[in-house]
Amino acid sequence: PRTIRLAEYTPPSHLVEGVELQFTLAPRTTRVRSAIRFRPNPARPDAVAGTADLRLDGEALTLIRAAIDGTVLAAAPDATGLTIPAAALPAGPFLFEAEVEIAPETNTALEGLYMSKGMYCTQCEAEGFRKITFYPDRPDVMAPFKVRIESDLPVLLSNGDAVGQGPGWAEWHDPWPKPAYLFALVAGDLVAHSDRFTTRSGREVALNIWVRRGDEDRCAYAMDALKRSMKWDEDTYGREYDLDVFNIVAVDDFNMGAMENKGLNIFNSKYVLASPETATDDDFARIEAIIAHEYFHNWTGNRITCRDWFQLCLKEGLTVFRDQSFSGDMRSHAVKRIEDVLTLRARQFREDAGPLAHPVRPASYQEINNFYTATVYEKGAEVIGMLKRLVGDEAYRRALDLYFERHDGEAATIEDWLKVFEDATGRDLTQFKRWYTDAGTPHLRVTDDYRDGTYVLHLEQQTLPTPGQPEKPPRVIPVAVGLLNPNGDEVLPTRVLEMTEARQSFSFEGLSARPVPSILRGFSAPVIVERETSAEERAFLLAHDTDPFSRWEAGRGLAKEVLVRMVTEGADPAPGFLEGLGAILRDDSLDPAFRALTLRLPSEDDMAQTLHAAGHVPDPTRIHVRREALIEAIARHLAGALGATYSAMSVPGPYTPDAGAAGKRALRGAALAYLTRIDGGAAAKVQYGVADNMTEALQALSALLDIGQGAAELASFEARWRDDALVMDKWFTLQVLHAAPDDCAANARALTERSDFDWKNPNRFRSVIGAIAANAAGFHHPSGDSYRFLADWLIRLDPLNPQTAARLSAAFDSWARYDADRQGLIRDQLARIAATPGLSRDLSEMISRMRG
Ligand code: BAL
Ligand code: ZN
Repeated sequence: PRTIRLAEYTPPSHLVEGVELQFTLAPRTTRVRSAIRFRPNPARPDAVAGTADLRLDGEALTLIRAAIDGTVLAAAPDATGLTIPAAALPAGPFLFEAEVEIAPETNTALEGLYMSKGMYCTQCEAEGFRKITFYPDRPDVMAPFKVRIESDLPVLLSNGDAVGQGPGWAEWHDPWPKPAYLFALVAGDLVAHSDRFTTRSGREVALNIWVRRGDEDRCAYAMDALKRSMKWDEDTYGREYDLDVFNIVAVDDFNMGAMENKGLNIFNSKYVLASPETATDDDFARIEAIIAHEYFHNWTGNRITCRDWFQLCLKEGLTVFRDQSFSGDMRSHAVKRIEDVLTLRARQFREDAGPLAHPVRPASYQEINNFYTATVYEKGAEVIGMLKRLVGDEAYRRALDLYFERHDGEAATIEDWLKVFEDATGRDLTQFKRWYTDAGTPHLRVTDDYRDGTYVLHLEQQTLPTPGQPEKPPRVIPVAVGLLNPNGDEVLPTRVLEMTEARQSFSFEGLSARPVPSILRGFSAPVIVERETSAEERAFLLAHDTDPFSRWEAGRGLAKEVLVRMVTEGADPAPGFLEGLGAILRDDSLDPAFRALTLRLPSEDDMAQTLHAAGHVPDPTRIHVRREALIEAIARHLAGALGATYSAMSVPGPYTPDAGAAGKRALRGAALAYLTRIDGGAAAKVQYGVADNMTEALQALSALLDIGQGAAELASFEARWRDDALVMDKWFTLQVLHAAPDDCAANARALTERSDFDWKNPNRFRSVIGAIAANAAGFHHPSGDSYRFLADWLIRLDPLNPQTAARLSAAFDSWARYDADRQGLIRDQLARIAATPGLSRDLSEMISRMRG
C-alpha cells in the first residue's frame, strides 16, 4: 500500500462551489446523481493555466454516465477514482455531472452508504464519501450541499435544513460549506423524540433524536445532555448553533461511537439509548460526553475543519478537551480528571510505549482509519490542556475567539492553531509544537534538596526513542507543584513551573522546614514522573494533599508499590497501605466517587506496564494471582468498614443518573466487590435479586463471576434481556471479562458459537473479541489459545469490515513486554495474519507496524 505523507500535501486543483445530489434508494441498486460546480483553484497556477487534470475519488461505484457542461465524458474510472484530463476541462468554472449505482445492502464495511436493520445510513469520515459518488474526497474541499432523497421509507434525512418533502421524497439544503466527510443521509421507519432549544440570539432550533420504534422511551437523557451541551457552548465558548434543526439518529451497526455530520449526527445506538433498567451509570456518563462531543464538533470540526487528515487532532484533540471540560462542569472536575488520566495511561501511554507509537500529528499513514487513536484524541486533548495552563484561562479564551474569527469556514492546520495562540499572547510556541510532532511519553525525573530554608527541585526530562524518531529534544512541560509542611499544612499553593530544558532546577525560599512536595498536580502534563518516594511520604500525601488528583495519585503509587513487591518478592500487603485505604473509605468528608476511585486497584495491564517499565518481565498469570490475593487481603482487613460503607451508600428512591447518586452507587459497588470475596457471594446475590437498575445488577453479577459463581444470575439475565441487543452485549462481555484465566478462551469460543453472536455487528463483535483482550491474564494465557482465537477472528472479519478488524488488532501491540514464549506465540499470530491473502490496507498496516 502507498504511504501518504504530510510533507507532500498539495492544495486541490479545483474547488467546489456547490453540490447537488439526488438519491433513488434501493438495497442493491441505489442511483446517485450528482451535479458539482467546479472552478480552478487560484492557489494552483497549473489549474488556472488549464494544465491540471481533475482527479475525483471513487471506489466500488458503477459509473452509468458522466458529463462536463452537458458533454458526455468518455473517461473510464480506475479502482480508486476518475481522472479527467486537463484537455477535457473548460477554461473557467464548469459543471460536472455523474450518475452512479451502488449497493448499500452488501456494504459490510459500514463506510459510505450502507444498511442497518432495514434503514439506510452513511458514515463518510474519513474517506467514505468516495463510495457514494465521484468527488474530491478531501477535507480541504468545502461546499454547500443540496440533497434530494427518493424512497418509500417514511423518514428521509440529510444535512442542514429541510426545504421540501412529499410522499416518497425529501429535499435538504445545508448552506454551510463542508467537506464531503461531513455528508450524511438517513432513510428509515423511525420515530422521533423531539424537543426545542432557543439559542441566545433567539434562533428556535427543533431537536430530534430518531430511533427505531420501541426505543423512543430511552432518549430522554441524551436529549437533556444535548440541550445542556448547547447552552454550555454558548456560555463557555460563545458558540451558538447555526441551523433551524439538529437531528440525531441512533444506528445499531456502526464502527465508531458517533459521527458529527453537519446538523445530522449519527450515533452508535449504544451511546444514545438509555433507561435505568438497561444502562449503567457509566453508560449515562458516556452518553452525556459523546452527545456533547459530537455537538461541540459543530464549531470545532465542522465550521472550522482540517486541511488534511494529518491535522485530525486539530478537531479531535480540541473537541475531546471541550467535552472533558463540559463533563467536569456537569459532574466533578476532580473525579473526571482522575478518570481521564486512568484512560490516558491505560490506552495512550501504552500506545506511546510500543510499536504503534505516533505523534499527535502523524507525518505519514497508509490508512487514515488507523489513526483515530488515543494519541490523536486523548493526548491531543492533553496538549490543549497544557497550552491553556501555560497561557492562562483568560488568554486561552481570547485565542479561541481569534481562532473562530480568523478560520471560520476554513480547513485549518496545527500551524494555524498555534499562530492564533502566538498572536493572542505574544508567546513563541516553537518548542511547544514538539508535543504535536514528537511521539513518546516524556519521563520526568525528580530529585530535591533542602538547606537553610531553601528547597530545590531538580527536574530532568527524557523521552525514549519511538518508531522513526530516535532523537527527542526537550519539550516545554508545565509542572504544577505545591509544597506541604510536615504538619500537613500547605506552604506553597499550586504553582506552574515551566520546564524548557533537559535539566532544570527550581528554588523555593523562606521555608521553616523541609517540605513534602506535591508534584504534577492535576496531572498538569502527560508525562511519567519518576521519583524515589517513601511509602510514608505517599501515605502523608494521601492523607493531606489539597490537590485531589495528587491525593489519589499518592494512593495509586502506594497500591502499585505494594503490588510490585507482592509480585516480585512474594511480599504480603503492607499494613500501612491497608490502613491508608481504610482511612479514605471511612472519610465521609470525601466525595463517594473519589473514594470509589481510590479503592479501585491498578488493573492487571497497568501492573504489567509498570513492571515492564521497572525492568521486570511481567508474568500476567502471577500478576492476576497476586492482585486477587491483595483484593482478598483488603476485604479481610477492612471487612467492618466495607460493610458499613455498603449500608451507608444505599441510594433510596427511584434511580436517577446524576453524579451524586452515581458516586454513591460506585462506592457501594466497590465495597460489594470486596465483600463478595469473604461472604461467599451472599450480599451480591441479594443485590442482584433486588436491583431495579442496570448499574447495581451488573455490579452484583460481576462480583459473583469474579468468585466463580453467578450461573443462575446469568441465566435469569439472559431470560429477561434476550431480545435487547445492547443489554445482551453486556452479558456477552461479562462472561469473557470476568472469566478465570484458564476459562477465558473457552468461554469466548462458546459465546461465538451461539446463534445470537451476530459477528457482523461491531458492538457484538467487540463484546466478545474486544473483551478477551481486556482480560489480561486470560488473553496472555501461556497456552496461546486466546492469541489464536483473536487472530482467527481478525482474519475472518477483515474482508467484511477492515476498520473494526484493524482497530481490535492493536491488542497485540504490547508483545515486547512479555517473556520469550509469549513473544513467540504472539509473533506467530502476527505472521499468520500478515500471510493471509488479500489482507486489507487497514489490517496490513497495523500488523506490519506491530511486527516492526
Ligand atoms: N469524527 C469521528 C467521531 C468523533 O470523533 O466524533
Ligand atoms: Zn470527535
